[in-house]
Amino acid sequence: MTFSDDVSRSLAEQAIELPSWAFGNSGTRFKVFTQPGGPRDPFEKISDAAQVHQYTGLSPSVALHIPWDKVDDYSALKAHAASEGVALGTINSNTFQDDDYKLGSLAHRDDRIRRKAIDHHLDCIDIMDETGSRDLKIWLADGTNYAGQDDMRGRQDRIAESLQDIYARIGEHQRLVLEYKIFEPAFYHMDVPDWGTSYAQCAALGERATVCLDTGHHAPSTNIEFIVMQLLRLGKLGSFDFNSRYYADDDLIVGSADPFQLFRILVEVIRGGGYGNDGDTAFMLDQCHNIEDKIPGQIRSVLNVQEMTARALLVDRVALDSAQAAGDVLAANGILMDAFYTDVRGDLAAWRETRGLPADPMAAYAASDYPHRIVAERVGGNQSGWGA
Ligand code: PSV
Ligand code: MN
Repeated sequence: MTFSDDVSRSLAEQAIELPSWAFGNSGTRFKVFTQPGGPRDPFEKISDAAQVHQYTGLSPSVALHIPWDKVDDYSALKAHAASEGVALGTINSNTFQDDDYKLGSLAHRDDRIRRKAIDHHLDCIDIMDETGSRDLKIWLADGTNYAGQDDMRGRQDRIAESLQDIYARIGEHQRLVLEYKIFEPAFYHMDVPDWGTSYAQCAALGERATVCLDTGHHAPSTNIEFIVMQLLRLGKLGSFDFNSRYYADDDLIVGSADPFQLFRILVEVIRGGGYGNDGDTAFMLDQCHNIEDKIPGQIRSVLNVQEMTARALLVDRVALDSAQAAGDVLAANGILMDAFYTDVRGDLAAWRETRGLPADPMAAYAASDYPHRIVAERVGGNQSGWGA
């Protein structure tokens, strides 16, 4: 099998944004393991992220998280990113690590706290203006733990009002992207628990408000590709946070737990026009590498997305359409499975070489001196992690 020109061209349009926090220390509530050579500030996180792009050609931008990636001079950070061959991407807000937000942020009953949360988002937009970022991604930890704890309707109304204040500051070429999550840290109810709620809030705001779908934020056995189809149909699939899960928000390497699910999602993205230069759906990773090396973990992740994208691009749409139209259940399913079972690894290696990239990015990075250099050079200071 060799890729057609169309498939080769489409593959060249793939861009996957990396999360700065994937390079810092992370862990569970039980233990955070540190790694030698870990980055100590946003500049070093970006240098690490640039390695992933250098070896794969797949990840030209890095998402920042405020306040974890707060710096005095964002134009210096932007220039540093450019000198490393990447750009600064989505700005993620954070209203979940401040005592004031114990009972909520944008949904809070106390106007002072709600204002503080809104102002944090306005600060994030100021940063976007400096970094040239397009997207403000909002994930809210707001919710309650006990039935009757608060009035869910009032909270939803306050979120709508708060989002309006934020949206009013979003520039013409910027977007507000609202992420949903079924549970955690709140366990009885989350204020933005599902795509429907995020969609309803975004639809009320306007065109530049869209939904972020994090693949780890659903109940087990949810048909995520259906949600992908529906949001694309509605013109509201702003971005993906890709990762894998066995249980809940595991944040494992995308495509590791269930490559077939990733394939099915990508089939719908392509079918719905969300892929490539013409699509408005941003591909991002939202992962933590708690026990594995972080830079190779990110390289593996983007390669997994690329591999399933290649397989999804191989679906014979014409044959599939006619099998579906004929009501030929087994033929239609067989056409999809043929694409899924196609081993594209050799073709991808050849495709990379034609673009001056290493055939095996994992091996090429491992053979480089970068992993040794960061261990030798990054002595002293505090390694980055949650909260830094
Ligand atoms: C929390 O679940 C979370 O993983 C959200 O998915 C955000 O995207 C991310 O943290 C960063 O704030
Ligand atoms: Mn996420």
